[in-house]
Amino acid sequence: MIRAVIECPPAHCAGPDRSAKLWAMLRILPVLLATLAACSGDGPVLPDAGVPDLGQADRALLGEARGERGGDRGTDRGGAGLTCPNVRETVDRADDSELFQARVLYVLSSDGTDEGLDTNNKICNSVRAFTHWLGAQTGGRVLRLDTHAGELDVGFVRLGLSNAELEGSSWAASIDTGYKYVRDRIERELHKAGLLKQNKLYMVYYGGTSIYACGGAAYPPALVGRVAAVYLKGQPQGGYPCESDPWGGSPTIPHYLDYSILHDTLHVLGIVGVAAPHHHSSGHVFDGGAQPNRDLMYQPRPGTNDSPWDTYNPQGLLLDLGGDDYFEHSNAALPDLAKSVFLDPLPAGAVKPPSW
Ligand SMILES: [Ca+2]
Ligand SMILES: [Ca+2]
Ligand SMILES: [Zn+2]
Repeated sequence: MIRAVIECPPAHCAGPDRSAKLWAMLRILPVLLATLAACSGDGPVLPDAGVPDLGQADRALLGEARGERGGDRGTDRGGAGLTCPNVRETVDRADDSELFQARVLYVLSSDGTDEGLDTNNKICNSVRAFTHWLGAQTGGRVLRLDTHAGELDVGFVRLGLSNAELEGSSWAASIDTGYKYVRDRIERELHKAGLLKQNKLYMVYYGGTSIYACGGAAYPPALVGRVAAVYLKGQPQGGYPCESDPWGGSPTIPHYLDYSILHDTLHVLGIVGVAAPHHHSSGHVFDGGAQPNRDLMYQPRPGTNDSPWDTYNPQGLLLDLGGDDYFEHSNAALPDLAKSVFLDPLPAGAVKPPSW
């Protein structure tokens, strides 16, 4: 059976009040809590692992604070060190590496508006920002990206399905029509077009809508696949537009959607494994302590008043609080980003995602 996917405490249901007065008064607006209907009772197909809903903050306050953060906490493998393309490419250009790698795509529906995000540095800055952050968290280890002659290889794809077809038309557990399966339809279309390679996962910036989420992901072994996606024009029911927090503007400071595509990509690696000590809700953590919502893989627990994902924190998010759920932990049976074949440099004894 399908259960409600959005939990919305009455006081939190209204959308953001656009009045300047309220914006000035409130440091952080209330947010709604989303849950993922990721139970096996949902039928033959699982909904995507997804990304937490967007919280709202007073950008005049926090944006300034974040701008001052600046300094690196580790070796910078992203930031301005990654070259951006300025010419559109619909083919996968020759790869700099034959190893497992993450390929970045700008995907539009048949009728989606082309904003040129693949060539105006916006997607590239987003990749630079999460790479910069990841490198700082790991001491210089990042995801191996599809690059061509040192330049980020961003592919452009216009699908044959319309935005409405990709958005879906029902709450059924159906890859064909379900609102929860935007990513699945995108992956299916990319597969049909022969665009998916065996040694790659795909980070899709989709310029279309969703009324369910701001992103989605495969989550092997429960949900096999190789695509993570953010829905740039999405607006979950009762929530905020996914682009409310500007993204892709800084090569070093990730915002909500920049973190989201990385969050969803880790799902593609089978992270967070269900046996992890703080796992809940198909691939997420609530790791107790002072700031559990600063974890990259955080999600509010269903049925609680847990805080929203703290992508607005001036100090940024953190990778696996306590190092016990998905990064450099000691449980060999649990997916570990530190051992992934997608990590650069390649770890000793690197392993593929579950079921790959
Ligand atoms: Ca390539
Ligand atoms: Ca942890
Ligand atoms: Zn998620």
